[in-house]
Amino acid sequence: MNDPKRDVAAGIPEKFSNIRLSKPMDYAAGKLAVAKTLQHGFMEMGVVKSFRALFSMNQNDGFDCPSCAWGDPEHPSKIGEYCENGAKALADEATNSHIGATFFKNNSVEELARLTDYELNKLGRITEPLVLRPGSVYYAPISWQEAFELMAAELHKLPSPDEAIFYTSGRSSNEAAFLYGMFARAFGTNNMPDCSNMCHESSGVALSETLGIGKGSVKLEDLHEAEVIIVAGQNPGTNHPRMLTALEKCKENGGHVISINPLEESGLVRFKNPQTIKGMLGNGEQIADVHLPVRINQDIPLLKLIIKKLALLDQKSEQVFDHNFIEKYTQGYNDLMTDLATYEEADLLVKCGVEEELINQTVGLLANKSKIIVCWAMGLTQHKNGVANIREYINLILLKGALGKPGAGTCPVRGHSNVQGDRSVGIMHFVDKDLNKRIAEHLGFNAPEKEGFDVVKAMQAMHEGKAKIFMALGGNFLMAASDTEYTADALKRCDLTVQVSTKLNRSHLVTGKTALILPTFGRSEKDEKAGELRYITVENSMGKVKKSRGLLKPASNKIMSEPEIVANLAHTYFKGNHPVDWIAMGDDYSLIRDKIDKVAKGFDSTEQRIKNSGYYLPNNVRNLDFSMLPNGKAQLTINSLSELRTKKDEFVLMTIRSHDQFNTTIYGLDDRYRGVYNERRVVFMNPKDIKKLGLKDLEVVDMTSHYDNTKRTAKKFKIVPYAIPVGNLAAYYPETNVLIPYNHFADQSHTPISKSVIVKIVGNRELETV
Ligand SMILES: Nc1nc2c(c(=O)[nH]1)N[C@H]1C(S)=C(S)[C@@H](COP(=O)(O)OP(=O)(O)OC[C@H]3O[C@@H](n4cnc5c(=O)[nH]c(N)nc54)[C@H](O)[C@@H]3O)O[C@H]1N2
Ligand SMILES: Nc1nc2c(c(=O)[nH]1)N[C@H]1C(S)=C(S)[C@@H](COP(=O)(O)OP(=O)(O)OC[C@H]3O[C@@H](n4cnc5c(=O)[nH]c(N)nc54)[C@H](O)[C@@H]3O)O[C@H]1N2
Ligand SMILES: [Mo]
Repeated sequence: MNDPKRDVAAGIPEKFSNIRLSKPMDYAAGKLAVAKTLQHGFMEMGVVKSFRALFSMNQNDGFDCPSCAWGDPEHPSKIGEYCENGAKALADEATNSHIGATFFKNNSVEELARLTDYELNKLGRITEPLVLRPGSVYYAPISWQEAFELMAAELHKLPSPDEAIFYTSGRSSNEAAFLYGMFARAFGTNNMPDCSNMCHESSGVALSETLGIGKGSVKLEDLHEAEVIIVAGQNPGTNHPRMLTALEKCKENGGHVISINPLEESGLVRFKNPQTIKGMLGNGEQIADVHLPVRINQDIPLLKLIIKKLALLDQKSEQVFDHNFIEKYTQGYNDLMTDLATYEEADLLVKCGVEEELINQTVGLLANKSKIIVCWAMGLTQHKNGVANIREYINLILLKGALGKPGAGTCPVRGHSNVQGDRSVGIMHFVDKDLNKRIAEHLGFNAPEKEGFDVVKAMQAMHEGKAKIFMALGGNFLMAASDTEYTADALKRCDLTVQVSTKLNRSHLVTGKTALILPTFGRSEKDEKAGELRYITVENSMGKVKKSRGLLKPASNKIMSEPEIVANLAHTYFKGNHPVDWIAMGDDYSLIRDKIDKVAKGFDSTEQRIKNSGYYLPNNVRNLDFSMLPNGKAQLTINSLSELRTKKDEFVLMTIRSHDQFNTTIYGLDDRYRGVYNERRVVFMNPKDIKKLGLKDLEVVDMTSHYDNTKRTAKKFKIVPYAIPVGNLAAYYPETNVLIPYNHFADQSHTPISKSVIVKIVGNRELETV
């Protein structure tokens, strides 16, 4: 049993700050964004360091932005190739605030758990390895060697390798992720849950099934050339701000943008590009030509209606669907059309909740265009029917023949800066037989053949006592996974939990019997070995592999690079007796890259090909090669409507990001574009619903969810009136994860239902003044 003193609350303290509301902004970026960029940079890093780092970020010889995975142009802008939120991510990692042994001696885990996630993150970079021993409430320093020996001893104690879990968050480099994935396999398990299980797994599944590759097909330049870009379930102004530059170029070239989203997000209204005079001094560029405010999780009826209307036009003129393409490259057209005929237009219209006039405009924009790109993110993936959502959008792309040519294709916009690369080099819970063959051939050991745990299975295994060691290469598993209390219990039942991390978060405070913190470098920092400056590689959202080399002085001389941490763990575990020379690889990353070329699919001559701006991995969709699919064809699919049903007093809640956070890392308390300042504990509600419930603006309420006879409660949120469909709510993650049941997730992909949680609003008048 755990020491009761360490049985700290899992959730975030429910404190309010002084909220201020204003009108949502009708543009993104502009002068204010530049000011915010500099403000965050200067406050955390000082002026000189800020400018040095910002001018190196995303340059060909610099480091890759640690924020999102959006691609870089072939020739990055010399005045700076970054956005406000990339700059915040940099300032957050390169902060001058540091915490080490003395800090932890004076602050117990209990005391630290009383801080909010925002306050925890503000404490700064962790500067030395630390251990929390059984029964103690204080982290104490530990030497690196002792830490590796402790981990090796615990791993040896397990009756089965399948009792260990190796989680990865998408910030790791290809090199670190490759070594980590290979160590897990050499140790004997495929238990490699990954942040992508909670993120784009639905995209990976849908794309693999229909197009034969789990990644998108477009390159950055394709967006510039597209005739129509659909942005569905994604908020680029906040989460992928540099994408707005690409949308702007599309518009300048005469293209059109369609936004499909329950919210009209500022970045899709208008963009004031800070790199241009028009953007800084003028009105900027209008982005979306049409905005379709779809009800949450009703994309399928909307798409069916759009496709039905296009089919009707197609019957009148030959131009609308690309019949040559359909005939040559796809399978399932007749079945799809037969199925579509069974739906009533009026019913689809009611379900999606969008005005017909807007749908007709959309159909008008799409009808005679074929260079179409669909971009999407979490608004499509994090539903029970996440995979089906994406398949339905792929139907539209296939019917229009919008693949395998410039300006057309699929664009799942990835989250973490290297989440795609981590998967490409072998972070996966499922078994890839070809990969295993290459591992045997080039690394000299046999990888396990049994499927491992993804995120939801890992939570359950720990909860049920079937897994006893949890190691995380980055991330914040506790706050990122659904059902915070359940996940906390799961972690607390482990014998050992290990966090390789840069900054403190709640996963360091709710731990197994023994816990380790292994501090590592951020992207922006110099990784030197024997006087040699090392670099790593990453893969962006468009499948391009590129090198990244930091330039700042590391936060401390006691931190270790991720590849070296993994190499040392492996070496200590195998006591030097293993076909892989782990230490040599941890020292010299070019040896890792050489093995990646041999073992991971598509990588080739990486060391030479990343010398300049990098290289694209092969992508069958770009060549219209569907030979790996049934009958060698891309698959049109039949997807049923969402089964989501709410009762009279229930709402559908989507848990989304504010403008001032990176996932569970909270940079600040403002959501400028949505007009909310100095508070995160808010719930956005349609004014009609506020009136119907007899609530007042800013009134304090609780939210409850009721799945499988279990009531879950998220306490104390202030009601914010907002333009959101009636019956729908939005609130920020991770504060709302307590509401999301661990055992409700997307079919096939197992992604938690973070964007369609059914909740009730519980009035709380006595809390009004809190
Ligand atoms: N600054 C910053 N950048 C980030 C991140 C961050 O936290 N901060 N996170 C990174 C990561 S890991 C990821 S995965 C991405 C996430 O990027 P996004 O997916 O843009 O992030 P969310 O805030 O989850 O936004 C989801 C969007 O989908 C909409 N939506 C919700 N439900 C539906 C629906 O049913 N249908 C449709 N059509 N739309 C819907 C919401 O209104 C919202 O605009 O961003 C990455 N980049
Ligand atoms: N309700 C709800 N839940 C969600 C989502 C949602 O939209 N709604 N989104 C989901 C998505 S899309 C994702 S991707 C997951 C995110 O899940 P995670 O990837 O697990 O979470 P992050 O918040 O990105 O992890 C932040 C931590 O990573 C560490 N870190 C930062 N940089 C580095 C580095 O360079 N190296 C190492 N080793 N550590 C580093 C820091 O300690 C920091 O505290 O959350 C998921 N959870
Ligand atoms: Mo993500």
